[in-house]
Amino acid sequence: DADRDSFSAGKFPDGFKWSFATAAYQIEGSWNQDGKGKNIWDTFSQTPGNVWQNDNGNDACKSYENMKRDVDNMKELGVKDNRFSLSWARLCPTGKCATTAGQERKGIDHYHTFLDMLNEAGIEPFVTLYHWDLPQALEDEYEGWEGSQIVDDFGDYARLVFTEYGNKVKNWITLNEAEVVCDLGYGIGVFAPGKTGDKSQFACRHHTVLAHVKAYHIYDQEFRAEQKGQIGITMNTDWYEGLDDTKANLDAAQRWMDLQLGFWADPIYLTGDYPESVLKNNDASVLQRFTDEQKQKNLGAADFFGLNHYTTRLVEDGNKNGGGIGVEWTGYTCPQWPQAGSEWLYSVPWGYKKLLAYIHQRYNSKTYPIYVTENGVSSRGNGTDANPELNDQWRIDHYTGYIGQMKRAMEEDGANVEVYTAWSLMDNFEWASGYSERFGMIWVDFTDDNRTTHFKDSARFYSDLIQTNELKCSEGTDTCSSATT
Ligand code: GBH
Repeated sequence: DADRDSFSAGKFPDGFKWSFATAAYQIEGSWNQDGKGKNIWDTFSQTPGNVWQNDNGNDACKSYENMKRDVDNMKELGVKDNRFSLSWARLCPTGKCATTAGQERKGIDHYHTFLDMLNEAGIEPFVTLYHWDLPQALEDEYEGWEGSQIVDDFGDYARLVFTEYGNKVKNWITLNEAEVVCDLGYGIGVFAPGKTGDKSQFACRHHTVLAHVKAYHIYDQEFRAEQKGQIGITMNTDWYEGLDDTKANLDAAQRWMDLQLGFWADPIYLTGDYPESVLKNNDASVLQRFTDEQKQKNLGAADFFGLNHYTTRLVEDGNKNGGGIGVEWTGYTCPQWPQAGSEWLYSVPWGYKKLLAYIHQRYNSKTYPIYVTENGVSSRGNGTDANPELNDQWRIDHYTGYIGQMKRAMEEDGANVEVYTAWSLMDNFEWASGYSERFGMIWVDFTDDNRTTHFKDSARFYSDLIQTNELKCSEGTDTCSSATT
């Protein structure tokens, strides 16, 4: 398959943005400092049995107390754009932001300080409101994302955030990967808050759409004219393609794209409503329907298309593995795909090109530019390993392959990609995998109380890309002549 082979190095368009991403719970630590409320990841990871070796984010990279270290590292690498998330429970310890009584000044001021440091360093912020750390009080009160009350509480939180930081932040991301929040947190229960069942999963899914749309309209009506920023949502999807071209397998791949991406993307960017296959496969007792008024509000409720992408699966109709969430399908990987330190992650650059072309065609990336808000690869290790592994040529190869395919999607398929973001700036708490998987371009020594950091080779590679806006082939690898086949 020629599509899977060729590769494109060279210059990116002027103004293309290269960013780095992190998330509050994964890096900050200081879980109970400065009046912060408990969130569902504190609860989940502090409960034995949920996370690899019972790791937790109590300290993580200690970024809350080491903001300057992180900003200095970015400065040294010449970083110009940075995506990070706010901890809702720092700003509003019980999740209720509507009045000052519910707000915590110390938490609010923390991010003012961080934003000022970024500004001084000439780094543009991309700020995520929700990267999975729901205030525990909202989970206790109405089952968190399962409860319809979350929509208004999220709206109040968003309003506070825009009011406080809107003169410093022009790029807002409402939710990070609602699919993961709902399917893993409220469907199969391997992520916080650890609930199971179709009903809770789909109630969560439905409320995330409504919460995003609510925050969008608050920004649009109350803040946009003055603040002149942009707001969108970040969705995650693998590339799903038929194991072969039989209709049954192609349909199965499409059903999966509909469930993982279309569930959010169709209402917001295409039709105002869920994809047909989603409506057909989930009756109204499991998945609530939008009213006509809601559909109108959904459609167009974003300024850009936020995408997190990591890997690819070939899909066969029919469920051979058992389990699965609402879709009859089996996913395959190929033996020649390099596997990362995370079990689910295979490096498949050509799948990224096809996904970008798909998104461009289906959702019109001329109208809704694609912001890639995460892409990256992990090594597997022991979180208490004190010997930094800084020679990560294999990671450079992953990035070179993916970024080269992104370039082709832009040139050959017309995909309008304006931002690319590497996950992650530094090693951090990898959710249920604890510290056993390292996604950073910066090594973090978790055995050291000071959390010393060291640049990996990939950090130098990415730094060069940021400075020159040009993708160069990796020396000594065959990435240029043949990407993963
Ligand atoms: C992103 O999710 C997250 O936004 C980010 O916080 C995270 O650190 C990063 O990727 C790397 O994982 O535990 O076997 O059930 C990417 C999508 C969805 C991939 C959940 C891993 C867990 C599979 N992720 N999935 S499993």
